Amino acid sequence: MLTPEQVEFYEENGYLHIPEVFTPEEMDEMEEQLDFLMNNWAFTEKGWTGPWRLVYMDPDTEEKSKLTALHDLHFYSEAWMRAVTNPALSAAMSDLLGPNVEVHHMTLHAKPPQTGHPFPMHQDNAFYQHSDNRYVDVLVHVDDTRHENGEIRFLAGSHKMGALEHITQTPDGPCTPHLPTDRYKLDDTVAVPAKRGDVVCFNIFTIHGSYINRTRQVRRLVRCGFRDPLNKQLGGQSLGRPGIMVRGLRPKVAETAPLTIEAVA
Ligand SMILES: O=C(O)CCC(=O)C(=O)O
Repeated sequence: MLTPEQVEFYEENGYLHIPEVFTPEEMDEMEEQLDFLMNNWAFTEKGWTGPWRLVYMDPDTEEKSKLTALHDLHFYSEAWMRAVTNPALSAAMSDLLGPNVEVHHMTLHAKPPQTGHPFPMHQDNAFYQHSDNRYVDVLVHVDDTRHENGEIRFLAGSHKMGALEHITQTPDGPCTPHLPTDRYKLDDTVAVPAKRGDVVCFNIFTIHGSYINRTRQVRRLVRCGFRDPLNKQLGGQSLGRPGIMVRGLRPKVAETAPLTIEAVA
C-alpha cells in the first residue's frame, strides 16, 4: 500500500498524508451515517479545558467556542465499522506498524461553524498512554480542510522526543492535557490540509494541534487509533479493552491469559 518513500517520510517526520483512501461512494455512506450519529449520539460541549483557551482565543470567542465529539463510531454504525476495517487502510497501517494491527479506538472531532474549538499542542499519548511508539492515529477526513477551518498541523520530527509531560492541573483543578503554550506554538507547525476521503496519520508521540474553524461550515474529522497488539497500554482512554484485529494475529506472550469474556461494568 505505502511506498518505501512514504514509510521513510513517516519515520522521519512522525506524520503522513495518504490521499484518496476512501472512495466518494464510501464517503457518502460514512457521511450519511455520521449525520445520524451527530444528531442522535454525539455531544456538543465547551470541549477541552485549561488556561490554553485564553491564549488561543479572545474572551468572547472562548465563551462561544465548542466541540462536537463521540467515541467509537464503529459500535454505532456499519459504515464506520467498514471504515476502520478498510483493507487499504489496514495495509497502510501494517506498513507502519508491522504484521499485526489492532484497532484501539475511534473519536469524532467536529468543529462547529465559526467558533469550532482550536486544539492546543499535545501528544495523543497524554490521552491514552502506551509503552512505546508502535501506535498510529489516523484522521479520516469527512470534509476538505484548510487554514480557515482548522486543518491538522504537526511539529515535524517531534515524535522522536518520546512521551512528554503535559499540563493536567491548574490552580482551579484538573484540565485537559496540553503542552505549555509558551514553549510549543502552533505557528511553528507544518499545516497538512487534506481532501474528503484522504487520511492523515501520525505517531502517538507526534506533537500536533489545530486552529479554530472560522468558516460557516462544520469541519469533521474522525480519528482511528491503531496499534501493535504488543504495545501495552499504561493508562487513559479505553484502557484494558481489547480491540479487533484488522491485520495479522494477536501474538501469544508467555504470561498472558486469553481475553476475558466478562463485561466491564
Ligand atoms: O481535530 C483536530 O483538529 C485535532 C485533533 C487532535 O488533536 C487529535 O485527534 O488528537
